[in-house]
Amino acid sequence: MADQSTLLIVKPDAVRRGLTGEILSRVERKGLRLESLRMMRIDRDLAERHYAEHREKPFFGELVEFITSGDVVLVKVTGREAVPVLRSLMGATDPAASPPGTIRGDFGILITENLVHGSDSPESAARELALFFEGQ
Ligand code: 3AN
Repeated sequence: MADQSTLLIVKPDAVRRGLTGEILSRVERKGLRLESLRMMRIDRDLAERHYAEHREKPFFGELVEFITSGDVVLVKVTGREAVPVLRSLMGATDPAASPPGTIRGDFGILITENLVHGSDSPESAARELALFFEGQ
């Protein structure tokens, strides 16, 4: 079966805490490939487009505020079943409910500062990769 690509964002909390290497290392050791990588500060407009599906949610403001609060590392991750495999490495949305062994389970406790983003479907991955790697 053809390889999949997905978008990983190492969020500002993880970058600030010096966890970028640890997170990328886990992705690589699993067998996924880091195909493209860049560090940037996401601006408000790009953040709102990225999180468009959450626009009506009560936590939307907080979400945009947080993702624009510092540098992030954007990674195009490629490999067999990359979308679900990356999600399984990440753990559940709420780090408090994520089991040890997952990125959020090992390093997080707050739902907003949950360290990483991973596309939730191949369709989202295509949209998000276009937004961050081709839309500049
Ligand atoms: P995931 O990142 O696991 O795909 P989504 O897409 O449901 O989770 O939510 C996007 C982001 O919104 C999450 N990564 C998290 O930072 C934030 N978020 C989700 N639910 C809440 C909530 N109840 N309160 C605050 N922030 C939330």
